[in-house]
Amino acid sequence: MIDNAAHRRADFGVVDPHLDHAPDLERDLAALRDDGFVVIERLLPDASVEALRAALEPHLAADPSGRNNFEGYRTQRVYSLAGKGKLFADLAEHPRILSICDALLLPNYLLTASQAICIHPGETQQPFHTDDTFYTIPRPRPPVSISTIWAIDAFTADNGATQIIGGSHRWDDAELGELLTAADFVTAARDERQPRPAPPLPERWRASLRDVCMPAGSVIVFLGTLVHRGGENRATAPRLAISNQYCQPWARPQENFFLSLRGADVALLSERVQQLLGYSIHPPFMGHANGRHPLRALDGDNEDGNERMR
Ligand SMILES: O=C(O)CCC(=O)C(=O)O
Repeated sequence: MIDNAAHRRADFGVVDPHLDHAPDLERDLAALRDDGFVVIERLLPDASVEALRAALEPHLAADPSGRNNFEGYRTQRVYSLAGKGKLFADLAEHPRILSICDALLLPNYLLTASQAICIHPGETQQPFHTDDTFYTIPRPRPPVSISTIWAIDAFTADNGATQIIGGSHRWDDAELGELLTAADFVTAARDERQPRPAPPLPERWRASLRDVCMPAGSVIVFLGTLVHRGGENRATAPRLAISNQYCQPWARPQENFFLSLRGADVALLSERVQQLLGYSIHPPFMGHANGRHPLRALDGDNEDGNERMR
């Protein structure tokens, strides 16, 4: 294993570790409880936003455009972002966000998704969905996941700002109806990758629909049960965002970070981010590898054994 303790500790390139976020927590939690979301404006300084943008450039240059209607044919996504650079890892363990997750999820919660989302001009509205839709526990219910979407570009009503339906986190299954269809996830042939117009908005949703307009460096945090979508980009420039999502430690994460990230790269991350990526135990033994703590596998020590998990 690469033994580099200095790299393992977050040096908070994008956040100020000395900021005390405790006074804001009650406000954040009250908004999440009442509305299903909270917008925290300008949480990142401009320099951090620009550093994140620069770090994303080489990934976006590879043009990872969407393959299906859900990903969006004019939308680029860079997956497993938290493991692809120190700035991205630091963002995933932002203390203000983790203080919210600490309050709403069980200890040992995980990252379930970590991606950049760049919506280009000409993109249509994404299908409405919830981020914990695949956990088929009857609604209304507590969320299984908490989502964040960080604005790297300012979000406007024209450039594809996320759209949310306030209060929809309380809807039951009947009220939610079927938001997504299997067709939204079918990989289209390259010459058929054309944005599709979104179906009309149900009348009863109109009053609660909100464009999440926010300055660059802001973040929307929302419950996995809240209905939302990426907006239509009618502007002339792309809308860049980073979305980290966190889930209960007993839920299967969307992204398989054990395969998408190289162990040597994970070994360089802070312990907190390693835990978020799944290199952790949810007691008594969820997550073990051959009966041992999964971090041992990063050391190349992946032998079977009955030693106590640390
Ligand atoms: O990009 C956005 O504003 C929302 C994207 C989203 O909700 C998703 O892809 O799951």
